[in-house]
Formats: sequence, structure tokens, C-alpha cells
Amino acid sequence: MAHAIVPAPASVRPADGTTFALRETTAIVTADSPEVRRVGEYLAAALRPATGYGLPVTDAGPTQGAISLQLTDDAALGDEGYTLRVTSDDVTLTARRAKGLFRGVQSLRQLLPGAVESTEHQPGPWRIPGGTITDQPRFGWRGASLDVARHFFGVADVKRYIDALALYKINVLHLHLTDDQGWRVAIRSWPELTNRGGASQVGGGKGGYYTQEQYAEIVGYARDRYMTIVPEIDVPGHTNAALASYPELNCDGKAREPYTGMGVGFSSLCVDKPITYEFLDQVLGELAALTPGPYLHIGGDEVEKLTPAQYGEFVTRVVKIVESHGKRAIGWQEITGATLTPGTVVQYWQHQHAAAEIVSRAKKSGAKFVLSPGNKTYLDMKYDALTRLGLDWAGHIEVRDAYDWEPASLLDGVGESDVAGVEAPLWTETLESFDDVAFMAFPRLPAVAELGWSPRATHDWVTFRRRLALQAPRWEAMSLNYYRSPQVPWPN
Ligand code: TNX
Repeated sequence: MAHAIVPAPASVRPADGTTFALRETTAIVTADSPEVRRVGEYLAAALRPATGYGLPVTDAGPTQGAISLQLTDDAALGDEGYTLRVTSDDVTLTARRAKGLFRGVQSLRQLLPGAVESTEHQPGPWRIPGGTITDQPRFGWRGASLDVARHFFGVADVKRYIDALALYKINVLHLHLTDDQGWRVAIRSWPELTNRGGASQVGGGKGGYYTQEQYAEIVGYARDRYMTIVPEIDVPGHTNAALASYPELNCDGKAREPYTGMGVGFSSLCVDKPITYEFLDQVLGELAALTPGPYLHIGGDEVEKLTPAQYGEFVTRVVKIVESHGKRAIGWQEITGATLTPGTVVQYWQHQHAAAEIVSRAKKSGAKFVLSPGNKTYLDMKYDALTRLGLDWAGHIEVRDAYDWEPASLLDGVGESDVAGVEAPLWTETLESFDDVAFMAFPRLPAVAELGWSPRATHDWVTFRRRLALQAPRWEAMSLNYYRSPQVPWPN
């Protein structure tokens, strides 16, 4: 299997027996555009350490013998599509936008031996199989989320996760920034949120938070990889960290104690107090100003302390606050209990709940779905009974479970055009290190990434697991922890 790319490209035409070999003298030639040149530099930086080659990036040299990155006006490729042509003489990557070239570069990386990801010099040879790939995504939202509230993960860890996600053409990173156990992004008008609310985590460790500069650094790092950050401020529940930081946010005016357990559903903002809405306006306003992406995630899940009417009114108001700051709202499926505006996105997660009402209410308001079914996409679920990390409320999720489902027929009444995309959440109640995160995400994250990117016609477990198996040498070269599922024919 020469073209072992994940997610599967829309079309691969191999030229059997033909290969292009990277050499000492290979150049990367780009279109005369600063953005395209940056993609060329990204490719060169990815390949230099292991190959030891100079791989000069130039916008002038001959394309003969080179890897060339060019722009085309072929509208059929869309914004993220690309064509990758490999002959024995040269490699030509074309797209309408730099973004498409960036996605194509990920395919190119995967056509090289996995050892190319090593940060140390490797022997090679560095052959790329010949042929033509034409590719573009099925869905525009191919997300992963990371809970930095239950356990805090610093900027370096988030960047590492972004790099691993980019390889699988993920284009949304949803950061769960606040929860009962911690508030992880500094808000200048409410400094105690992080001073007090950011100072612990599940199990009682010291927690942490991002300064606004650090948050901006994450946003910029993601943007350089054509990935949108969607920040989540989870309200009205999951708010103990805020309630512990400011007594005035509580209905009884008394600050709560910091929480370091793993329970859910016990906290709520005080929906009757005007200060609650001033608070939200200022928090969401600061976050909107720091976030170039179009969405703010308002959570809305698992509220046990409010009546349905109180909840509905509250969420309706918060959606308006988000829009007053020029953003669109996304929330967990429970937000269908509010009056939503068109352009709002509903994130489906709880497969045990009757979906019919959620679907009809979302569709009535013109909202689209991001699909994160708990029993398929929750990367924090154990793989099987023996998995040391993770939870099991949605069941065990082996690699095949994460892969074998179809987004356009998951929910009755929700077809292809109602689906914005898919997202794989990673909750971190039981995860303390980057190695823990990677172990739960790999290899299931690539399975969900493929459902988001690849056309339905390519869906096939037997070929998927073979392509997936060939990612392992790459993960080893990247020192990326992963679960050696018995369902996957790993190469060694
Ligand atoms: C449910 S998913 C939650 C999270 C937990 C997760 C653990 C969702 C909207 N809420 O608060 O961390 O389960 O799997």
C-alpha cells in the first residue's frame, strides 16, 4: 500500500513503479506569494531535520527536479482542496488557496517514510510514490476539542497537540477553557477568575491558566496551521471556578469552595442577578476581541439547578451577547432548549437522550450540527475494560467503533446538508500529561478526522486499518504516544 494516507483522499491514481526521490539538491519552489512561501517554509522545516537536506525555498528557480507549490483558479478544488502530482522528475502541488496547499503538504508528508518525522538525522532513502491525488474535504468543520480545565495543559502541550492534529487535516481546535475545577484564560476585568479560579485542578494539583498573550500565541500557532480556535466558556453550569472566585456571582452572595473532584451538574450562575449578564458581556467581549475565528462556544451542558424556563431564557440571552460581540454561538445539544438564531451551531453529544426534539428544534431555528456522539467520538472513553486511563459512561470505544459510523445518517432528520462537521472531544478528568492525551487520541482521532474529510465512498474498515497501521512509525518518530489496538495490523 504505497499511498497510505489518512484521511483517505477523494481520489488517488497511482503510477505504479514510479517514484520521486528527495535529494541533497532538491529545492522547494513556490508561487510568488508570501502566504504560499510560508507553506513552503513549513514543509521544508518539517523535512529538514530527518533528511539533513537544505531544501531551499525559492519563488524563482526551475521546477524541474523540485517540489513546487502553485496556485490555480480551478474552482472545483474549493478552499481546502488540492492536487498532488508526483512523477520521477518532480512533485507539483496545486490549490486555489494557501490553505489547500497546507492540506496537500500533509498528504505529501504521509507519502514519505514515517522516519521523516524524526527530529534527528535518519538514513533514508526518501522516496515518494508516483501518481496523482485530487482531494478536498467532505465537511468544513473537522474538529478536536481539549479540556484544559479538569487538568491544565500549558502552551507547549497545546502546540504539540495542534501539530499532531494538523497532520490529519483537522481545522478546528475547540478549547474547553472553564469548568467547575478551573478557569484557564485571564480576563482583565475579572482577574480573580484565574488568580483564584485557576489555582487548582482535579486531584488538587496546582492548575494554571493562559495569560491573554499566551492565549493569543495559541491562536496564532493554530492559524499558521490553518486551524481555527473555538474557545468555550461553559455556562450556566460547570461554573464552580467562577463562583469560587467572586462571591457576587452567587445567588446567596457567598463564594464557593474550589472543587477538585470529578462530579458534574452541581453548579450554576445566578440567572436572576443583573451582574451575571454584565459578567458574561465582559468575559465574552474580551474573548471575542482575542479570537479571530467566528465562533464562541457557550457550553450549556448538564445543568441540574435551573428550571427549563430559566435555562431557556438564560441561553437565549447569552446567544445575543455573543452576537453583540460580532461572533456566532455554538453550544452543546441542550441549548436547543433556548430560542436560537440561524447561524448558531448545535454540538450533539449525548446519544442516550431522545434526539427527535433536539433535531426538530435545531432545524426550526436554522442551526447546523457538529456531531460528537459520545459513544463514537469521545476520546476520553476507555478502549476496553483494561484501559488504565479514561471513563466509561458512554461505553468502551475501540478504533473500529470510532470509525464505523456515518455522519449523514446518525440522526433521523439530519442529512448531509444539516451537518457542519464532526468533532472528537477529549475530556481530561483522568488525564494528567501530554502522553496521556496522546494515548487516548491516537489512533481514534485519525478515525474521526477521516469521517470529517473523506468522501463516503472511500469508507472501508479493512483498508482504513491498514492505512492507520502505517502511521505508527510516524508516531514513533514524533515520540507521540498511542494505543496499540489489537484491531489494527501494526507493522512490528
Ligand atoms: C460529559 S460532554 C461532559 C463533560 C465531561 C464528560 C466526560 C459534555 C458536554 N459534558 O463535562 O467531562 O462527559 O466524558
